[in-house]
Amino acid sequence: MRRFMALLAACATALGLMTLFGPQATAATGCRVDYTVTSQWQGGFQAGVKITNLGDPVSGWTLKFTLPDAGQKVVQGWNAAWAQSGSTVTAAGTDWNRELATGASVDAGFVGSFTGANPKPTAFTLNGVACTGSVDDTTPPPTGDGGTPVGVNGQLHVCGVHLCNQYDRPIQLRGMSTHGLQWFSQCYDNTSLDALAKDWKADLLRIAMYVQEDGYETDPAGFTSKVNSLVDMAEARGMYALIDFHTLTPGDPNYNLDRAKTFFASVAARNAAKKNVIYEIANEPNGVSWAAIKQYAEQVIPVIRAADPDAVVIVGTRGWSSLGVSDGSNETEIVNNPVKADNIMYTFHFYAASHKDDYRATVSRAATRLPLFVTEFGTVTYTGDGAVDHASTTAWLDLLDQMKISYANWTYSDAPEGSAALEPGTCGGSDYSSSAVLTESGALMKSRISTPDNFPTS
Ligand code: IDC
Repeated sequence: MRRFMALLAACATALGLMTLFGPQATAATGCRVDYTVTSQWQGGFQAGVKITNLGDPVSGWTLKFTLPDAGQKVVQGWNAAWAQSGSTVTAAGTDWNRELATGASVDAGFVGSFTGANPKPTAFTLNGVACTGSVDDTTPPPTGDGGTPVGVNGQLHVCGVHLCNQYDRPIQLRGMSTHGLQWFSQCYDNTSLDALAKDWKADLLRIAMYVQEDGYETDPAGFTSKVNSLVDMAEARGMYALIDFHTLTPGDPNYNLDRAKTFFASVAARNAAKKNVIYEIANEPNGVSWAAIKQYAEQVIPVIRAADPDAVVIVGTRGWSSLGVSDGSNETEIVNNPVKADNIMYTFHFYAASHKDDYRATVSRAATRLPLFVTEFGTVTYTGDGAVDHASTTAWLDLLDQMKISYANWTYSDAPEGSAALEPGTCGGSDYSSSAVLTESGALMKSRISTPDNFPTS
């Protein structure tokens, strides 16, 4: 009896509270799905599925839709866990894109097969709610530079093993590398850089200026001015600009020592007052000792410092900037014999389908002793081509995020190779934003780069 009374009292209290506060507030929901067939061939097709959350932030999501024709099948998907049961397709958020803020998008996609017709899917739902929303494209972008990466972080410097912002707090920059400017300059216009800054929310543009292969050496003045104009375009959008003196063949950077001095004296003087410039003095030294690279660095860095004393400089490492690993060495040769200069970092590059656990082990160890910057990496093999290695890329990016190591992905271009983020034919056009223009690598990279930065401001 007593127990019954207590229960009654509890019910009464609950009822009382309910009348006091009214029914519980329900979460706002809503979503939009942009579905685009990016290519189609005999019996097969590739589709981009851009999912935008128009409701409250979610910490997990499942997209469902119906394939109207019985012959339509999902063969392989990316950027979500894909499954099909009868005509119902399910795509669920994975480790790196499970959380979806209000207004945030995921670019997923799949390769499908079909037998009869290939009609557009129907009945898209996100977490059970029909996706009928439309994005208000007329919302103006944030004004002023307060909200941009450069606006928030200001002039960067190295503190300990980290890249730090104006509040002396470690930050990670995430962005994209251009392809060779001598081949792909049509990929870097106002439209494409708007997409990189606003849709990709990139913090960083790496400007890859090849020295050989029809690059800088053929027209020093022309390439210098091209680099400067890209620095300005990045600055106008609040992005950092990484000026990459893209040496590759020959591998000894000393071969280009005089060119490097001329080039860096010029760009450092011209851009000294800017807060958004970082200098990368040698892309990938190869077939050359650490001692020779260090000697090169100790001649080029003073030239930069004389003109632009406070900018961060990044030094390439042995074995195609593998910290020596690809040459059978490792980071200890640098730890024991560092470049004599302040405010510098060391380059590490990887290609996810070629470089795996042993390279990751080196980076996690080396990052506790040396300031590292991944100025270039690919989701594919070191050739720059082949299939995207999702598992290895994800393992790499999780490691870099965890250690706050900045990175730029090769490449923001429409080159006909697996590493390119944009479908061939995109550059020079008017659409850099829809999921239709993204390759598999591009969709993966955009989903990683466009998540909030949460830069510390005190
Ligand atoms: C590759 C490009 C390819 C171009 C070649 C020319 O992807 O289109 O023909 O350069 O040399 C690097 C280099 C980078 C390479 C890239 C992929 O820094 O220049 O780009 N890579 O091979 N290091 C490892 C891989």
